[in-house]
Amino acid sequence: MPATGGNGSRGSEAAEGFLREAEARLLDLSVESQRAEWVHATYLSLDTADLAARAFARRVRASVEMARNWTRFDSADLPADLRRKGLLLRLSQSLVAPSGPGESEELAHRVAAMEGRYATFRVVLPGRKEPTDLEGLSRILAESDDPALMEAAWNGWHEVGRPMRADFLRYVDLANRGARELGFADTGEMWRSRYDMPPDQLTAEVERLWEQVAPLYRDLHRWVRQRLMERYPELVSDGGPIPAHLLGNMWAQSWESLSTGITPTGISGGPALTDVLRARISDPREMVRYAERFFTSIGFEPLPASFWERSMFSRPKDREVVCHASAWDLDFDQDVRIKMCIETTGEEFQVIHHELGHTYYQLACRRQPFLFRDSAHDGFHEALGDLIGLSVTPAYLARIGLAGADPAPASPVGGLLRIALDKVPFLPFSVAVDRWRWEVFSGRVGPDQLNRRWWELREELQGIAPPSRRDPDTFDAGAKYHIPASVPYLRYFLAYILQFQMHRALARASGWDGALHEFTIYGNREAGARLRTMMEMGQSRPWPEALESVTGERRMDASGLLEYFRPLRDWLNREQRR
Ligand code: X8Z
Ligand code: ZN
Repeated sequence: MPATGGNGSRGSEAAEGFLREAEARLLDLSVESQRAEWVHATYLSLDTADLAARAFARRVRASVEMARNWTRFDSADLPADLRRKGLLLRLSQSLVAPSGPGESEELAHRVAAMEGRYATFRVVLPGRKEPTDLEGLSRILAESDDPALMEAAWNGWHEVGRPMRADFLRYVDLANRGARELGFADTGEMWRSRYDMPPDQLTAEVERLWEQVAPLYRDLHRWVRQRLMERYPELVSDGGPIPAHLLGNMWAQSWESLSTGITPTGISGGPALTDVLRARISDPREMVRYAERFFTSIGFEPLPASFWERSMFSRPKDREVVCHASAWDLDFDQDVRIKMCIETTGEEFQVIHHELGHTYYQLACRRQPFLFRDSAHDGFHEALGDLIGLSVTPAYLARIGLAGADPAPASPVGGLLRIALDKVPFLPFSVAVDRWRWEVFSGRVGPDQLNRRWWELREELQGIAPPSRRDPDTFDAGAKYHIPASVPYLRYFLAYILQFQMHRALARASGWDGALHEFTIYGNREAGARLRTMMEMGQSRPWPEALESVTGERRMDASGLLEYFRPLRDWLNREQRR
């Protein structure tokens, strides 16, 4: 430990002791609440919700109390790592409740009520008897070409939000009062304070990164709108927003499923992965095994046996669960699991890689002290698996026997278009979600403007509109998982920038001089070692150091993303001029 002055040294011994105790207590309470939350999410019931809420309340109360007590070290002269831990102690919970009696339990119950409604909601479509769940409705949006059916699926699902509105408003109030007790202006500011820079600077960074990629999005949006105008002349108009139910995804956050229908013949990217998987895969675990083998090929260990025994890979037939994919760290050691309702599609194959990215991150940083056992910032945790997903190239799939021999298409455009349809529309979507939530938490958007503002932002940023006018009492934000579940969303926007930045850096470091979208790190142990170094750092250092260890750069930068899609952008511009 670095030498400190007389008082400083006594102060730092006390601070060290305080943190040792705080970390042990937090670990213990986190394990308890993770286990309760796991049982709840994989077996929804009144009782499991209550047990999870109590465990949440215990953890949050303890962590707020310790963060408050830490303030006595605020002016002590402390070594950097202790100071950082103190800072992280105050930021360790993404949701905090005020200290009034029963308020933590109430906050947990409100979130559980919203999440439970989201997880169990079904839609009875016109002319059908059986109700359809979110996976079924999503399949309709992705595969149907009947706009009336798509509109029914879209409208039906968006009814999920209506009764959440009151819970949501109460949740905003409780969470804000909790954040204020910790000295933040509101929950949005607390979320924006987790990036090793002042919250306002983070807002400016997001703006800068979005401006960097917005021109690419506008080009893609314009081209897709033209294709949809040809297909649905009465529904899509030139210059206006695109109706949200025509983009192949419930939230219009990925337009990948449009790609088979709108890719011009002659530039097609080869057989769709979904078809290959459906022909080959009989058990969803096999898809997870492929992803695990990718990680072991770059030097990571096979997953522990308990991962295979305890994970949930499919929707159980006998009970309600939270199907939204997630990766869990139950004991902050070896008991890692994922929870997914895997469907046999190429899109889900990517989600599996995404989840294993979390799992390997959790395993890699588990030797750090508890308060550092996380990624550099939350965008890194979200980026890792997607970064591996960028390496799931046609050549790689051919190599592992999930595609014919590398077909080497005459033009790179078809393959790139499919990836762009998946990744690029996500950028404005993810900006819209948390810009909306920040405005709600700050009070800039009042209770009677919730839905109007949601659609204003989605039109302004994504250039989309609901299929028909929305009634002001609906709560359409509630139709997106992360709103009822209270998961911050900016992390995904940052992850989408970072994954391309890191992909380009790994390509350059390997001496790759081909197109970026053809580069794969499969079997590349040097690339794996670089990533592992970053992951093992956890959150012990400010994130620019983690970024630097992989890319040599200390700022987030979207030029990797732009370079990756350059051939497509040139093609889109040529098409536009034709
Ligand atoms: O929620 C997720 C992951 C779990 S962290 C499946 N994602 C976001 C979403 O589905 O909206 C991954 C990308 C964006
Ligand atoms: Zn994730």
